[in-house]
Amino acid sequence: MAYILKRPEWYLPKSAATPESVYQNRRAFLKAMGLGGMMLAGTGAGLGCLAQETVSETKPTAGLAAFTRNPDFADAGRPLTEESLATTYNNFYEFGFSKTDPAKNAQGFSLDPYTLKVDGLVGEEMEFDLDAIEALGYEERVYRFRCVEAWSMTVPWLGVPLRKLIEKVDVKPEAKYVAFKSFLDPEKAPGQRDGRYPWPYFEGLRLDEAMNELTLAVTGIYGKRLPGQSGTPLRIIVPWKYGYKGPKSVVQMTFTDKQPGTFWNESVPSEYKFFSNVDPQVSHPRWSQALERYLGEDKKDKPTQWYNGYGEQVAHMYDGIPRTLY
Ligand SMILES: Nc1nc2c(c(=O)[nH]1)N[C@H]1C(S)=C(S)[C@@H](COP(=O)(O)O)O[C@H]1N2
Ligand SMILES: [Mo]
Repeated sequence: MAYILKRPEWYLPKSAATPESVYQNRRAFLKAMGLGGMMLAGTGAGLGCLAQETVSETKPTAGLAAFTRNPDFADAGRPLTEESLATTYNNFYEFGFSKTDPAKNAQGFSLDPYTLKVDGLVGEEMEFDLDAIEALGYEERVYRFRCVEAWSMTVPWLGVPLRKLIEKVDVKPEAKYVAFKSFLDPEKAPGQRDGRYPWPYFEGLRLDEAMNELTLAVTGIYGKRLPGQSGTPLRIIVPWKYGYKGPKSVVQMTFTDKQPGTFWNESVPSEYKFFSNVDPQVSHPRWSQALERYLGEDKKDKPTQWYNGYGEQVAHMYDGIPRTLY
């Protein structure tokens, strides 16, 4: 049975991208106040400051680990997407199928108390809570993000390279892939009551992709913890792949020797392949991928970059693999 992916919505609630310099200046301001990069448990002072200026839809979160922006990923070469846009125009099918549903339906959604379960081909199964993950080295990185529907955004993620987490696990040598599973709770997630989809959401990466320096376990965005619609409390970000390769609200990570299935490949096999690397030359069966639209702009007129511009860091992993398999 095949399902039709909803076509992209070109409607925009309002315009806008925040120039990188504005965000940087805010950071500098917070730093000058002694708040930048130091979000104290229970106060949220720096966050409140930031939130007021950006007309945030999301609440400041207490207990955020200290972080600094990684200088290697401080500038994605284009303006930051406005926070209020990145958190109101979402794909999170668990909470509805239109772009504005998740911000409404995932309000107040949480997976507390949270643990990420790690199992499969490992010497010992493990569980990590957010503190344990963030203690591995919490940092901020600005990445370009490209959805397969041809819209894109530029956001400051807070997280830990997934590699650092995997290095804490006794992964058996036979393991070649990592499979991710999102939460399952149809009572809280109306989309999961729609039986056309193979819930819970699941995704997978080759082990070298999961270990690549760019791959992040993300727990925050715009200087605060992930709000419900953005995949609270933890999502995977793989910036050279289409957005669906990064599952939200992940609860389990399983090491395996076989290529894992994926939610979208199982739903529409002809349209969504395992690798799903961003490639302007490989069209989606229903539209070209040559151009993209920055969230906040009206026109789809920006050239798509191969590997979303991260080829230097990732192209070597795909030597000898035909682009059509992407
Ligand atoms: N669990 C889950 N993860 C998901 C999705 C989803 O529907 N469910 N959508 C994916 C898609 S298609 C995209 S583009 C991004 C969207 O992330 P954003 O809403 O924060 O922009 O999340 C990805 N991860
Ligand atoms: Mo997407």
